[in-house]
Amino acid sequence: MPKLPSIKPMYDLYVVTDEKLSRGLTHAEIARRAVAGGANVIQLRDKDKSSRELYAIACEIREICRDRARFFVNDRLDIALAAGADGVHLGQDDLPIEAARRLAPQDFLIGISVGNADEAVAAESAGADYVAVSPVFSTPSKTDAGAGHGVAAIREIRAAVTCPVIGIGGINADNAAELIDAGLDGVAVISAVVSAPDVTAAAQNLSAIVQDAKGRR
Ligand code: TZP
Ligand code: MG
Repeated sequence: MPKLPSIKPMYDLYVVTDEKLSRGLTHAEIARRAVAGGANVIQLRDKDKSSRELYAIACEIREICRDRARFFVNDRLDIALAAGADGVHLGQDDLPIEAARRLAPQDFLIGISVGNADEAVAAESAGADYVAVSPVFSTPSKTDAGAGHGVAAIREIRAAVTCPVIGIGGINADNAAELIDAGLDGVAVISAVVSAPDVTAAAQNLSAIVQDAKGRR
């Protein structure tokens, strides 16, 4: 299955799908509208669906993203590999990066959530393609994510690793530029795009904010 060639992945706007936080859209429709608005990455995230359902959705999003955006699956390396996704996003309690690498093809991307510089350094040494500061701010979208690590953590983590650093948790059009200024390579969001009345317009707006902020530094 052809992948995007070995162009460096862009993480400017990374949209995590969540049907419960959307205004009645399916994962695939969220992905379609977010990609139309310029999202560089789509992550399929659903903790409730069966493997069979998730696999079917992942195959659909794989086609929506093809040649336009990278496609990651949250947690489920098996679904990501089976559907031909570009990568998997892992948490600190998920499969270790080294184990995931052993199962994945060479150019498969692995991202991981981190909460501090030590976790980021360990993730990079283990071969992570990006680290996600999680959560940057506390967020009702994931109440068990805990307190936000804040802008200071972004600066520390940015200084500790050379791989791309993105952030997730409470990020929106009002604070994204400040977080890019603090060192993020991209912003990952659910509600700022997925819950918006116009998903495509929200993605376009956030994407422009991130690109402007990166252009200024
Ligand atoms: N992981 C850490 S915070 C979060 C996830 C999945 C939720 C982010 O949602 P929002 O609406 O962008 O704050
Ligand atoms: Mg996880």
